[in-house]
Amino acid sequence: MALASGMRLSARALLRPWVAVMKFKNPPVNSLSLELLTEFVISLEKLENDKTFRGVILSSDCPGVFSAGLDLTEMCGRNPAHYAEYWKAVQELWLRLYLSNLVLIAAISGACPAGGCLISLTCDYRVLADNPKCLIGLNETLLGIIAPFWFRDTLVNTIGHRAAERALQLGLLFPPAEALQVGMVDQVVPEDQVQSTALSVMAQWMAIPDHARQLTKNMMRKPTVDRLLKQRDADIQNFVSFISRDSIQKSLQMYLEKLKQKKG
Ligand code: CO8
Repeated sequence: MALASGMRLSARALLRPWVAVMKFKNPPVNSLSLELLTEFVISLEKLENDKTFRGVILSSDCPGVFSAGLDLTEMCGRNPAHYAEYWKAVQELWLRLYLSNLVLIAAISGACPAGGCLISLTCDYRVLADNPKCLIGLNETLLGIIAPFWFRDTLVNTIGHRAAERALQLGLLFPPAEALQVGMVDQVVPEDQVQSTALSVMAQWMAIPDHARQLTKNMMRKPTVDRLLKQRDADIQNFVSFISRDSIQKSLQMYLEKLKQKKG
């Protein structure tokens, strides 16, 4: 049964009851364009409202990449109104994912930097493929930009303050064994077992009564969400003024150029 089949996201129900799989489908690297973010929020809302579903596995339809993170072309050479609209969409997705009533499991079979990593960190459990190309982390400083406080909070909540401090300052992208050791992911498995592992982990989470699990999740995560809700507009203004700076625009342009040159 197809739940949604947009261009940039596919969501389908599994034969197994209550579980859907959502796959990013924005080639070549599943960058989080405004369109993808919008579609993602709508699909998630549909799943939340459809009481048939209790869990979602997030994965990718693009080989080698889970998601390259925020779409740099949405943050370069645009006007302030666009930056504000884009940032609001990024916030909205994070808010919905982080407090989702559904069990979210990330099945990661490819590179998972920055915004891609953030999405995985909103999940309840992360399974990573044992492949050296599967680097995961918040690498913002490498681009000359700064992970906002709610990216930081999400990481601190996952790996603790000291490890997050080091990872954020150095913009570390962890290979699988290190990602597991630091607690960035919960399990590393051979690439061909990522989906099946995600499914069997899901079965474990499904065994818990929903109301008890949901209230516990809410208790653990709500203070972090409230921090952003309290200053959501200010956070948008901060982003717009930061990203509009000439020096930041220059850094991002150079980074994009470097990505393109890598090919040639
Ligand atoms: N946005 C837009 N385009 C991208 C992005 C991106 N994030 N990443 C890659 N691309 C483009 C490349 O420029 C290239 O374009 P073209 O085909 O025109 O040359 C195309 O996608 C393919 O890229 P690669 O050849 O690099 O693909 P590979 O499969 O070799 O590598 C990787 C895939 C590993 C994902 C690699 O592309 C990569 O490292 N990408 C950059 C990842 C990254 O650093 N993302 C950070 C984004 S910023 C973010 O998410 C949080 C920002 C928080 C904001 C804070 C502000 C205050």
